[in-house]
Amino acid sequence: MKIDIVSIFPSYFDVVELSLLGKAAKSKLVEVTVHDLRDATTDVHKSVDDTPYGGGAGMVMSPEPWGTMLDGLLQEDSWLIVPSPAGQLFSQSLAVEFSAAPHLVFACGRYEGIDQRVMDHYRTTHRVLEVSVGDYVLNGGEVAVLAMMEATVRLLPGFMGNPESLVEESHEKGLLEYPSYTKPRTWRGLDVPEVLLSGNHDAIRVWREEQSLERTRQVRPDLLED
Ligand code: JQB
Repeated sequence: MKIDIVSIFPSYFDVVELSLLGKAAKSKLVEVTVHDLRDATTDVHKSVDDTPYGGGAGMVMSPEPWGTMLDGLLQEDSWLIVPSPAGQLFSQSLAVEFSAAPHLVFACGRYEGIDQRVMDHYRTTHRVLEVSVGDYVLNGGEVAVLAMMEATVRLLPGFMGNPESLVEESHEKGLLEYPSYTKPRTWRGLDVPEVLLSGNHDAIRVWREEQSLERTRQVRPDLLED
């Protein structure tokens, strides 16, 4: 999979080399290239923003540098992903969809976001998704892209040694994960639940399913609605 990222803060993505993503890059599962939007500007000040039509606080990212940069990056089979607090919610199922795409282009906005015509224009020729990573406000798309990339790349076939560990985890089954324990058996007066020491794998599976269900009821009842 090829991933291109466009940002006015390309150094945000220096961590990609250190993270799990770096391992994927080294094993040639994914190739990530980061681009500085200011390289697509034409004026001496390398300006990327302007005042909003209609008035209001803050600045809006101008369409011209985005058009120049994205015209150079987008291929026929590319998906354009634009982080936005007004986007559809990112989810495990969207990560699964992303992991099947041949080429992802992430466009990181700043200020009050990108001129809407950029998304509207590329929607006529490409799959364009405006995506939010949660109901809170960030200052830009960079942190959202790091989260979406990590969720996506770890799903690529051959990413981890053990593919079984991917199917059993949180959200894939629509429930929260059960609690995990390791040695020592007693820590600060707290014991590991007896059933996990029993060696009875049916009993362990049933207990874990109950714990997942109860945790979901307590913390995320919305996940149980369907
Ligand atoms: C600028 C972003 C997020 C991208 C995701 C999430 O766009 C704005 N509108 C109002 C206030 C602040 C901004 C700042 N901003 C580009 C940009 C915020 C993404 C973002 C996001 N994905 N919260 N905020 N879940």
